[in-house]
Amino acid sequence: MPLNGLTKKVIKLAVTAGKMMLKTVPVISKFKGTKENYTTKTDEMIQEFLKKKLLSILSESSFMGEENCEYCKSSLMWIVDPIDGTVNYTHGLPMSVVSIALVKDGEIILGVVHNPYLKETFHAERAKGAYLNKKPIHVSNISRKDSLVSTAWCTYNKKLAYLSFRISERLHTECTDIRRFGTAAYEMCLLAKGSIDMYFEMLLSPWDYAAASLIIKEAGGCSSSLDGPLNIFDQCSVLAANNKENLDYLRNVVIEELKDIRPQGSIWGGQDARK
Ligand code: LIP
Repeated sequence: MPLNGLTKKVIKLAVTAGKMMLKTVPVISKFKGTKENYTTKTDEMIQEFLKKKLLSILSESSFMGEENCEYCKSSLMWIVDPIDGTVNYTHGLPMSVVSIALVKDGEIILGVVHNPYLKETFHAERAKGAYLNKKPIHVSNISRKDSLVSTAWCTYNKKLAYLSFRISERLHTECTDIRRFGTAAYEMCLLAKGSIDMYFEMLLSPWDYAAASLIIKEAGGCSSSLDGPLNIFDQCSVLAANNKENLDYLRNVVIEELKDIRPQGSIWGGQDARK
């Protein structure tokens, strides 16, 4: 099946999942280690819906989702975050997205991120450009000193928050300003459309960044982990920028501010999310 036929089906599923998000009252179903990290019944419902539909589209595929990180070896795998921005969702903040990526032999070939509040659907197929609501998008050409940086502060692991604030202080001083939206996938899509210019977050999982990292790449941007290219199965720190110069700047700031704790497990990458 040509990917574009598949892409249309996946976009339709993401939009349907977004409608489920908006019409369901959030109810927390379980906590995942800290009071800030939880799942809602809507996360679980959307994940089950998407898993059933996506596996039926590609019967030979496997599925990795935030709400049950099962993994089985297959050359084709879906990586899904049913609600990226769960805390925004439970607080009624209109900033949560559905993120769906398709990986073939370890390489992302399709990414779809849908924001139901704004009716925005970002998508990219490998080597075919990036789009917002079917219109081509491209990263900005803004310089470091004029850039907006989106980031986060280790909400799910607050003993590391001080490091994030150190990095944010450097970026706030040396760039224009910081923005925090509470959804990695959407923040990375904002970079792809040229609304923000750099992005950094520690301790992300594949479902947070998989789809959006392809959308950034196809929009002319770049992303990496702290130690090199993003390994799609890693829980790691994710950096992204509108160009290589800004990505290198961002990496240098982060490494300088983290120098007294390196190496530190998944902050640096290399922690396989499939375990
Ligand atoms: C969220 C990320 C966000 C991060 C939050 C959380 P979730 O994903 O997208 O960027 O700061 O801590 O990890 O848990 O809402 O799917």
